[in-house]
Amino acid sequence: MNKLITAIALTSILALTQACSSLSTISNAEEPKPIATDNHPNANKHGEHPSDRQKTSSETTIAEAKLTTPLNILPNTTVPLLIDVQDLNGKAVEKFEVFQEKLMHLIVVSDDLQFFDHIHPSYQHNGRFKVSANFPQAGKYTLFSDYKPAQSPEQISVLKTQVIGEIPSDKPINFDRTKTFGKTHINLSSSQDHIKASEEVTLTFDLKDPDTNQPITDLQPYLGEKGHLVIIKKSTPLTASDYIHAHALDSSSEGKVTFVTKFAKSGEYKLWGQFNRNGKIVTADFGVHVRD
Ligand SMILES: [Cu+2]
Repeated sequence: MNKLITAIALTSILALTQACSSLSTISNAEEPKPIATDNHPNANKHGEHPSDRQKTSSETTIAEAKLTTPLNILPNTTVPLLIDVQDLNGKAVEKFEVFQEKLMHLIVVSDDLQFFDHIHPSYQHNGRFKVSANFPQAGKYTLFSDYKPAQSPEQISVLKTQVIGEIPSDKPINFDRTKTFGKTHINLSSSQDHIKASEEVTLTFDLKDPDTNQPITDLQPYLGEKGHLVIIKKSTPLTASDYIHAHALDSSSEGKVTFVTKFAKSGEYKLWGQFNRNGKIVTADFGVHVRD
């Protein structure tokens, strides 16, 4: 086992109130969450249920996370990551609530937004989570750690790490709206031709079988929803305000998954839709421009 050192502490945290927060606790971690509660179009970091606003009187940062990694992370090597969640006095946060079927969601991206991973650290004790991760190339990475301390609003802690070696040149974002991911052909459409900053937009992923060009029929819930969508704005450095986790609407026809979200600022964004085809997760990445 590699010697562990504390690499970099978190940089910033954004407290969120979300419509998706179930009130399950650790003791009933496996209890499925009703899908219906997650279908509010404003259920992303820029919006919230009025009812949630009442439950959590203010958006508060009440915790922060620290990342511990091996001293040197090599490309394409599986390494253990430890994430310690503490309150603002440095005391371990002990209890967490399940939301979207997990105690912690960890989104790992390379800072050029070419690499994406969505993993679920397991809770050890004393505020400590553990997970194995693999970083494909040298360079900088940002980890968005999403969790909900008991009786508290959802928190996003941004963690940073670096992989040693020769850093490949920055690849531009691909803005194609139609792509094939293995056996899934996906077209991304938006309610506006030109997506504008701070306006609500509907994004629809249309999933088809590339052989027959027919809508796929084997879509199943993934983490309790019809699909998940992570959106990150290309920024240097990446911060919590660049991260959006949108929730799928329940109502859409066969093979279609729809999200409603809002992009706060203009810029280049990367989107990763995740869908469950009969137990196999399809991760579909797209790039979009957002204008003022
Ligand atoms: Cu997750």
